[in-house]
Amino acid sequence: MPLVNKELGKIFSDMSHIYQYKNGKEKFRAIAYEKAARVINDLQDDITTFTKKSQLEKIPGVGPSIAEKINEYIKTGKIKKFESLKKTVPIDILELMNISGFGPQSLKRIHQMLKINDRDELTKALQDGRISKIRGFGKKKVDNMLRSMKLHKTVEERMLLWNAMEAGNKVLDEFKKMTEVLQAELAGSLRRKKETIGDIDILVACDEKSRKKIIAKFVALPLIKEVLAKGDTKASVIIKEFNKQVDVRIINPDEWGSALLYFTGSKEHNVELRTIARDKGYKISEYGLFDIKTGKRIAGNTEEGIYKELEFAWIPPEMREQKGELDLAAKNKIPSLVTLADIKGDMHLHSTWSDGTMDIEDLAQFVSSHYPYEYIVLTDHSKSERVAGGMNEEQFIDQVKEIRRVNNKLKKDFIKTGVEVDIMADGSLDLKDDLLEQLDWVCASVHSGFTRDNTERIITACENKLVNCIGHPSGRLMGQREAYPVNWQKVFKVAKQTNTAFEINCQAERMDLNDDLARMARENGVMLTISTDSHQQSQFAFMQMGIFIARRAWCTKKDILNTASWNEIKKFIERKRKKTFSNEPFF
Ligand code: DGT
Ligand code: CA
Ligand code: CA
Ligand code: ZN
Repeated sequence: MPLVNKELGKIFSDMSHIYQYKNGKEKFRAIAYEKAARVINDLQDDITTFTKKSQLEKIPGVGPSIAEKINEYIKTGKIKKFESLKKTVPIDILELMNISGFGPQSLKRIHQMLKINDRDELTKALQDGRISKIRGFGKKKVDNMLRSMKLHKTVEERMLLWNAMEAGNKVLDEFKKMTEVLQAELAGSLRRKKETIGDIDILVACDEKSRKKIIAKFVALPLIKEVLAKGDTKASVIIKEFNKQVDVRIINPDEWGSALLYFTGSKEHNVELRTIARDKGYKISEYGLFDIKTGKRIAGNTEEGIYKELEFAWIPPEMREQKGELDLAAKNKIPSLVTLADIKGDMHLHSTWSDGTMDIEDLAQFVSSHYPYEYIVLTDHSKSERVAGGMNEEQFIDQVKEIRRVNNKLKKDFIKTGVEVDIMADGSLDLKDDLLEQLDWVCASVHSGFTRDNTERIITACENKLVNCIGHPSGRLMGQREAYPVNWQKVFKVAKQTNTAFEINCQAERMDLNDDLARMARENGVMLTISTDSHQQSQFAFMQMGIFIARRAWCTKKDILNTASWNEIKKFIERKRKKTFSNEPFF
């Protein structure tokens, strides 16, 4: 992303936080700035190119007042309004506003009562009991705040997979560009696609004589902030982006397989593999597979070679978590995991009709020209989501007309009509049945009551024959909000019985269902969908993240509904609507 876009995006997001903090009449201003921040973050081109052509106001979400501020920033490097607003609030603690328990009202009270202005002080006050002395901050609330703070710290210390992928691939590309490099690959948790990444590991193969040169080129890269350690075969650095560590190991080409296996991990997988190898008379290390008796090197050039010698099938990195994968590999039963190429459509996305940044036509044009999908389902919010521009029944009817118009223009039935309808506290839905019946696809989501046990609420939604799918089922937001309590075994049994799909939501901080829950759903025979929940153009690329979760849950194409064509999905819906479903597998 162009740097100036990033800076402006941050300022507008801060302004939105300030207005939320000020509350009252400023609520709508807060929404406007939040939206502007998102739009700017999403622009592919440097925003200065728009100011030159005076096309700023043509960008959706940029009105005259925001356009003026963008111009001011580009001319002067500052926005006066922001500078003066900043002085009226404790700006440092406003960074916490999206975290569960740290809403604007709570922050305001803490600031007013204890004169707290920064995050460290706030953490201290939570721990030493000063905050629990404030009225309205009972034990339950303070405990929740402490837990959320911990979640936030973990994600700050680690990286979200999406961010780590972007940063890791940038570094990897630099190695791939070097002529001396014979092979280079991401390793560690990043190759296994864990949802958060501690540090980025990269493995590089070259001839021994090129090592020095490669390390020298690497540590001189502009993307590096600091060199922590540098030797003949490895280097550890901090990259500027996210301020995170990258470990690089340099190996000989014939050690590629054994080193990749070793540095991919997980440690637990490696330990189990090493134990089995020893029982079979082999020693395994990053240098190869050796016969213990003779000391002879048996394998190590490729991962496949090592697994094969130990009588295992090759195991995809996403499965290497010591969760039964070696048993499967011994029986040659490693499933053929779902891939991005299997996906036929995206079933959860938002347009300007609720809180998305693209209108329906632009969105459809963009997706159909950039993705090989057969369909997309538009799922804007229902009326309870006031802040997100949720729509009532009449508005959905109008939207269906607009979808028809755009489909006509595209000359294909590309956009399916749908909704992300709120599941109310009692499990009922936010829109009338006679509207829902007219839509192609109904995704139902929980958007409130995040601390209560939501088992019965979700079950009631599953038992509604108009509900096709449960959106972001666990409600967690990484680093911001824990999942609410749910008896998942119970919920998945009902999901299976009622032919209700469960979503793997691909948003970078949702990843919901996560790998373990998606696996449990699959084991219970629950159909899954993988959808991006896109609110802006750049987010359609998140699909890959959901694929990673599904692979870590050992899913094949058959476990994922949107690998099917729309005709088959219609059958899936019909089964529930007509209650003709049985225990037969869907595919
Ligand atoms: P992270 O960075 O916390 O997200 O997790 P990993 O899995 O990337 O862990 P990291 O960076 O400490 O090490 C990278 C890989 O190196 C790890 O997945 C397996 C391997 N490894 C590291 N330490 C050990 C060890 O003590 N024993 C074995 N067998 N493997 C290790
Ligand atoms: Ca790592
Ligand atoms: Ca590491
Ligand atoms: Zn939602």
